[in-house]
Amino acid sequence: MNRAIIGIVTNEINDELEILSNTQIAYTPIDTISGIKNAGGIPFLIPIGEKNLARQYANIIDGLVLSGGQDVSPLFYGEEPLPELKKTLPTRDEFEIALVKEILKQQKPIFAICRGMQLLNVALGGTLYQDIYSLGKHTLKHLQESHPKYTSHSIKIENDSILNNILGNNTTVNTLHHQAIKDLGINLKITALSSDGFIEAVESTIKEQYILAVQWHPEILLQNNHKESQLLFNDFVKNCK
Ligand SMILES: [Mn+2]
Repeated sequence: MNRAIIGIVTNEINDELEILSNTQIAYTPIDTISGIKNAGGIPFLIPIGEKNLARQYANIIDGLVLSGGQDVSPLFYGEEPLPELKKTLPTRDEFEIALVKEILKQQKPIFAICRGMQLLNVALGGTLYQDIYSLGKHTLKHLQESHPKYTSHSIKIENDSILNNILGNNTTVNTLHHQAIKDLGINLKITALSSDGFIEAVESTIKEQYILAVQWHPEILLQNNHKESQLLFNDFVKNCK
């Protein structure tokens, strides 16, 4: 049987940790790799690279996972940085935006997690709240302090969505974000909201384009044998032929 090759974008540790003699490290969570393996896919890690290589990477893979990480630099959505902005890695943003555009040109599936959903939205011309806690409105705690293998807040899922087919109308999720989608990118639709009104999932409005993008971290929930989370990986890999 020919298994789908699933590209997973990676992050970098440059100078944050004095481990391995300050060697620079490219990495992605093993939980994501496990989710893809358990769904029958072949994980293929993609290091941050030059944007003119995005097409070749897109040619190799059958689907793309956009993983979590830093804040997206607001320069990519036309804003100056606010004081509440956290660390950014613009080389990563630039490469992933190029990768998303190539993958969409080839109509290959995308599974986007947390920052991945925000990056996807920015790649499609959307914008972000740089910090939801400085909006001067009531919010839930979206940066949970309990271990993220436990769920923390509820979401309401829209009908007629991939997410609804997998999870139904309601579920609870973990939450590790201080940013959220503000204006939606082109050809995206909201498929889940938190009770304080933030966008927790989006998908494509184009029927032929599979996009499953979530604001939470299903891969970390797998640590707690969270069956619903594995179903998300399964559905994504099934759609990457
Ligand atoms: Mn949340």
